[in-house]
Parts: sequence; structure tokens; C-alpha cells
Amino acid sequence: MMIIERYKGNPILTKDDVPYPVTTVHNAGMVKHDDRYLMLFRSHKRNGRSILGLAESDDGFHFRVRAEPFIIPATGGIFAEYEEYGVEDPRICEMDGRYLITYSAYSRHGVRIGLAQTTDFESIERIALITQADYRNVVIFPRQFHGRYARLDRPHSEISPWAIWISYSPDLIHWGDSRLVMKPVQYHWDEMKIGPGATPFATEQGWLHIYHGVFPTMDGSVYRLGVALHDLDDPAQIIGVGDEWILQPDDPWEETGYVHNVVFTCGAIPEEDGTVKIYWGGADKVMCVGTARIRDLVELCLNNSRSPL
Ligand code: BMA
Repeated sequence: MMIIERYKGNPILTKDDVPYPVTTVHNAGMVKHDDRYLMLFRSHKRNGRSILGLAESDDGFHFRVRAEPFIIPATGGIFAEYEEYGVEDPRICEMDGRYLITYSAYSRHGVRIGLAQTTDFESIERIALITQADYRNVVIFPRQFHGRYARLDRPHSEISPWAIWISYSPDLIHWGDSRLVMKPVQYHWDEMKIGPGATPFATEQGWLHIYHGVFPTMDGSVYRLGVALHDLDDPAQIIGVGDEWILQPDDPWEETGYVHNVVFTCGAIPEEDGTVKIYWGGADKVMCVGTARIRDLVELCLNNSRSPL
């Protein structure tokens, strides 16, 4: 049995569902708002740059896309300079009665992370650019720790490439006290890169974090999903990392698309019945969903764990 059961109706969203011209639909941040599932998805426009659109659903499987994109590159101020090449791969974190959105901001200066907020998904307010260049994949924990916000982030350096770090902030704007928490493991499915995936959610045993891992092959890189468990009160401590991937490209629209052999997550929604809906982009072109039992994911981290470092 697979640990994630794919929804039979995959892919659940494609470019044909979008009422404005785009060439892809993928890597969506997810949240439940007023009992509705909201999907903040990335699309490439025909000039190769990305924007973010919003789709809504009552059941988490059937989505309708809004008429207009939700976030497009800013046209004024500091954000315009750093979003010139597009906005990508959003994550949504519900906290203090608002929704925080972190997204990759691309420009001639590199990629950094923008932070925006909304309360109603009608309008958004940009707060700050919260990293320097060469960061992607920032997820904010939906709780404070000893009065500080915490995030997982993914700087890149040649000596320690593409590993997962944690950083803290008193105000969501200024971040620091950074530490590396998890690295790729050599000759393992995630040996080339790892990066934060879905916004972590709390379980009795710890924060469950679904991340992506990349393996290089002679035929290009393969993107898969894995799972890690972080201590509830001190998320810098990793309790366990599942040794095996939980999802790999297997369906035709995951193996072939815009970028081949990619499953990439930016969002998952835990449900009250002990399951979690995991959403992923297939081959950077379509959106898919699958369901897992939270208990199974926790058990993988506890009973079949590889070293975080
Ligand atoms: C990463 C990012 C993701 C993308 C993945 C696979 O570097 O660009 O947005 O899904 O590659 O192409």
C-alpha cells in the first residue's frame, strides 16, 4: 500500500481551468478559510514569468479559479525592483487571525522571499522582503515559540548546498538566530537538494513537515516528497526524518510536463479525521492531490528514520 493515496480525479487543476492566459498551474499554497479550501497556485505566463492565482473549493478536490490573478509582480516601491521576473511557489500560514503568504520574488538581483498578508483573500498587503538573495522555500510555523516567530528556510551555499535551516523573528520582518537543521544525505533519494515544502502542522508527537528532496540522474533531476517531525516546543530539534520518500513521480502528468519527473509541494491540509490532504505540482504543469493518514507519516519519522544531518 502507498503511504499517500492519489485522488482518482488527478490532475485537479490545469491551465485549461484558468480564465486568463497561462501555460502551467502548479506549486500551490493551501489553506482552509471559512470552511472552504483555497489554493494559491503558480502559473507561468507566455513570457516565461510567473504569477499567482486563486482557486476555491468546498471539498478540496473540485476547484474553481477566480477571474483575475491574486498576486502579480508589484509595480511600485521596493517590491517592484525585486519581483520584476515574477512571483513563485507561495506558502500560506494562518496566524493571529490573518493569513501570511511567503513567496519567491525573482529579479535581476536573484531570488528572495516576500511576505504578504491577507485576512479575507480579497486584498493583500505586502509586508516586507524577509531574506537576502539566494533563498527559496520559506515556511512559517503557525505558532510562536517563547514570543518569537519561527520559519524554515533554504539558503544556498557551495560548502553546504540546499539544506534546511531555521530562523526566528520578534516581528516577522527581522529574522536571525539561524541554524542548520537538516541536510541532504549522500547517495540517498534526497542527496542533491532538500527544501521546505508545506507549512508544518502540529500533531501530538511533533510538527509534521512535508519537504522535497532532489536526486540527480543522467536524465535530469527527480523531485520527490519526504517527511520530517520537529519537536513541538523547540522546532530546531528534529525528532525523526522518514528514510523513504512518501511520493515520487509515477502518474503520466508527473513524469512528463513542463519539467519532467517532478512532484513539488507547497501546501497540505490536516483534517479532523486524522488524514491530511497533500497537494503537489505535477511536472511543473498541473495540480494534484492525495490523502495520507497522519499517523502513518508520524510513524515513518519515528520508526524508519534517517539522520537529519
Ligand atoms: C525548483 C523550483 C520549483 C520547481 C522545481 C522543479 O528549483 O524552481 O519551483 O517546481 O525546481 O522544476
